[in-house]
Amino acid sequence: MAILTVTHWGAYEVEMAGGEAVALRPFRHDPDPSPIGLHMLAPELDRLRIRRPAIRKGWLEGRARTGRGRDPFIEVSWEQALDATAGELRRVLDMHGNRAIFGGSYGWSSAGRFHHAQSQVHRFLNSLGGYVRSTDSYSLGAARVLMPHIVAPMDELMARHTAWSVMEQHTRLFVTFGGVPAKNAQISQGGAIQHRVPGGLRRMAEAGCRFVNISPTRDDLDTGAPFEWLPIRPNTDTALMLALCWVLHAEGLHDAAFLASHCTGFDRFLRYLTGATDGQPKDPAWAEGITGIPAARTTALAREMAATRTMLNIAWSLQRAHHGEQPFWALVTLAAMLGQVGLPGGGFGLGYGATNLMGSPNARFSGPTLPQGHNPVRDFIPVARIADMLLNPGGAFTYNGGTHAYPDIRLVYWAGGNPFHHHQDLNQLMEAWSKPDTVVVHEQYWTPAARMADIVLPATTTLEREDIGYANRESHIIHMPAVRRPAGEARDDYAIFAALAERLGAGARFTEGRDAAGWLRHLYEESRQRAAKAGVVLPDWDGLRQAGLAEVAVPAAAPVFLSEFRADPQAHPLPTPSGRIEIFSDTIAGFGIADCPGHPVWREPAEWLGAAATRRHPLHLLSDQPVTRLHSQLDPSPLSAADKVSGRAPICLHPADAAARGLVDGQVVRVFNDRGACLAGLRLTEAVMPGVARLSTGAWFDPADDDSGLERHGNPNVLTLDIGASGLSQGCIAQTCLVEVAAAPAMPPAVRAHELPDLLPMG
Ligand SMILES: Nc1nc2c(c(=O)[nH]1)N[C@H]1C(S)=C(S)[C@@H](COP(=O)(O)OP(=O)(O)OC[C@H]3O[C@@H](n4cnc5c(=O)[nH]c(N)nc54)[C@H](O)[C@@H]3O)O[C@H]1N2
Ligand SMILES: Nc1nc2c(c(=O)[nH]1)N[C@H]1C(S)=C(S)[C@@H](COP(=O)(O)OP(=O)(O)OC[C@H]3O[C@@H](n4cnc5c(=O)[nH]c(N)nc54)[C@H](O)[C@@H]3O)O[C@H]1N2
Ligand SMILES: [Mo]
Repeated sequence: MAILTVTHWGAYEVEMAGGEAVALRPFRHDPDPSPIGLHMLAPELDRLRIRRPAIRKGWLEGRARTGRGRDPFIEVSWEQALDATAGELRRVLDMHGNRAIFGGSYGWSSAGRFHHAQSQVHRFLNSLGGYVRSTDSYSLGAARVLMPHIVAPMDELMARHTAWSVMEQHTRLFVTFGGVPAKNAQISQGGAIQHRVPGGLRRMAEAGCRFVNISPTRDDLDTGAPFEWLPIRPNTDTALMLALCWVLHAEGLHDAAFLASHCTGFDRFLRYLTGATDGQPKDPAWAEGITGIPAARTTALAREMAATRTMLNIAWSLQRAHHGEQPFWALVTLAAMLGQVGLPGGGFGLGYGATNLMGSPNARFSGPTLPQGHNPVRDFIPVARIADMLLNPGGAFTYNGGTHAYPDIRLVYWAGGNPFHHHQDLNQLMEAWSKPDTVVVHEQYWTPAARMADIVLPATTTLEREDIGYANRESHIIHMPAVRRPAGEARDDYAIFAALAERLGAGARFTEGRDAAGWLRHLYEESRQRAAKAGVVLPDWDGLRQAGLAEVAVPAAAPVFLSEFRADPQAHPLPTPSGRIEIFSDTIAGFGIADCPGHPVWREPAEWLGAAATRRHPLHLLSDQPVTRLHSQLDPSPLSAADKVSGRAPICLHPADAAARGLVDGQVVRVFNDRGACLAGLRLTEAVMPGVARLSTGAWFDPADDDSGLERHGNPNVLTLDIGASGLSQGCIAQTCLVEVAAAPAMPPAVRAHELPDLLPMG
């Protein structure tokens, strides 16, 4: 068997020569391999590796808080770096306590179950007595808080979606809000081993299923056959869903029996829907004024949905918006009114296409995971409130019905994430980043997060350490041997934390006496027993190492989402207070949050195309996930570089919008609003509706050295808005953002994102 390695974007076969990896090839059992990983050995990436521990000059000379991202770094020995890091942790712990350390460390880091940077950093900080954590994710901030109140927790729902094969057989109409972007299903957390979305869509279309894509962009769906595209103003889907509900009710097409037996609160929602509570019926004509979708098409679509087996789908991006709870709640309500929830091929899906997970036919069991220990610190933030926390210690925020205070953070510890990729309003984050005394980052590459740190500790990559590859409901569990020598002096995150824990008197607590090899064997054997309970028989650790992989594709017991609940809601209640789908939630209503009442509602987002404010910034900016990368990972690779325009991230505009501004395809443009500005390369396409601009995430943040506030590489997060989705969830709202686009200055500054920082020797 070939030597394998696993990334979030797939498994690859490793060609070796002289004990070192020399080439990567697609995994032979993957029907639709992703090209992203084929470039992981590229010299363009190797050049940007962090080779030695480094400390920012201003910090080393007197812990100056100014100069982050600008000072040169001094390269030091591991002894010096570990002493400095342990000493600073000790100082902060003694003077301010564990509540002054922020260790949320959000980010995707790498695949591989043991060397999972978040688990490592959390376990390490817990061994020292805890840290301030973060909850939820940038991916699903609003949905993770909302869904447990109205159906079930997101993780539960994601792992139980109706299988593609069932939809192929039964679904006759597939209506999706935000497409089924196969570019996104290249990825699954832990490793998309068999890419099934392109094939799943194709087979459904071949079986005669009709697709309707309701999205500002047409190209987020590809079934291999023609489909209907209904362009919709971004962030207005809730209004359309309400209008579809209105038609179903007005024409008596709703399933009153299902609403009575499986749902709660429909009557209260109905008073809002008909306008009894606010004088405004949520009818198709009302929705047309908001969404831009013709009323007659909405009416007809509601009838078509009721007449046949219909699957509704929603992209996660819809809840990454102001009032992002509402489209998810409205979708569930619409599906409940259609009454097909739990029927084969009917009901709803939450992100077919968001990752490779949804629609897998395989059984699930919990794979190997490093235990994170116990965190006695109660302070936390909703993950996307980091800048608010740093800027506003002691300030109050609401979250899921509670009111909490932001802690006073002195030390930020990050391993396996890139806040200068993922956070919104990066100019504000820059300001927030100057508040803590110290920022420690473990990184593999000189990313923006590494450059913004005080102490930078070089970490190994997946290819440089032994690990186990496994993702929920994928087809194989895979042994990942080390296939390269570590770059420079890079060490495993585990080895770094073990050495720090030793210095801080927590060595045994962190390691439990195991080295990395010991942990791999231990974690695998634990998981093997859990797998056996799910009917999956795995070889022992030595057997897996010998074979390289083991198949775990055992069919799931119930390939239809919520089928048990449908069959018997008393025997299989949902984990909601009523045991039913909550169209009205007494719990949420009881929170008394002004911007998230007890049932789905349309609320105008802070920025959108219907607002009076659009004259200065008349384009809605979508910053979706990039085709050629996972977030900012591998941005310097040849694949990512080939997609850029004049070395900058491409911004897609409709030709009419470009013409109105005198702009032409391929030119460098300035994208701006009151929060910031960046340069990007213009790409014209009719796949983006007029009034909308698309600038995918992931170009490494590249602020100009002067104080112009100009970002040179095309990072959309200098433009995005940093407020919470609502007082309920405080989720990230990257998709709520207006901008204007104009020609760039005649001599635009060069991109410098992929240059090394100034590295000076000690002394
Ligand atoms: N505008 C806008 N912004 C967004 C989004 C959007 O839609 N629009 N989407 C958001 C979403 S959904 C997400 S999930 C976030 C993603 O944000 P992140 O997950 O923070 O982004 P990544 O680029 O994946 O960052 C992972 C980092 O970990 C490093 N790394 C990898 N492996 C290891 C390891 O083993 N050890 C260590 N120490 N480091 C490692 C990589 O080099 C990389 O720098 O972005 C969010 N930001
Ligand atoms: N290649 C690749 N794949 C990835 C990732 C990556 O970085 N690269 N990241 C992964 C991660 S962490 C996540 S969370 C998922 C995210 O998965 P999603 O959140 O689903 O991904 P996006 O690409 O942001 O958005 C999907 C589509 O929604 C549309 N859309 C945006 N706003 C609206 C709206 O208001 N209404 C409607 N109807 N449509 C809208 C966009 O045009 C886009 O085509 O992707 C995962 N997959
Ligand atoms: Mo995400």
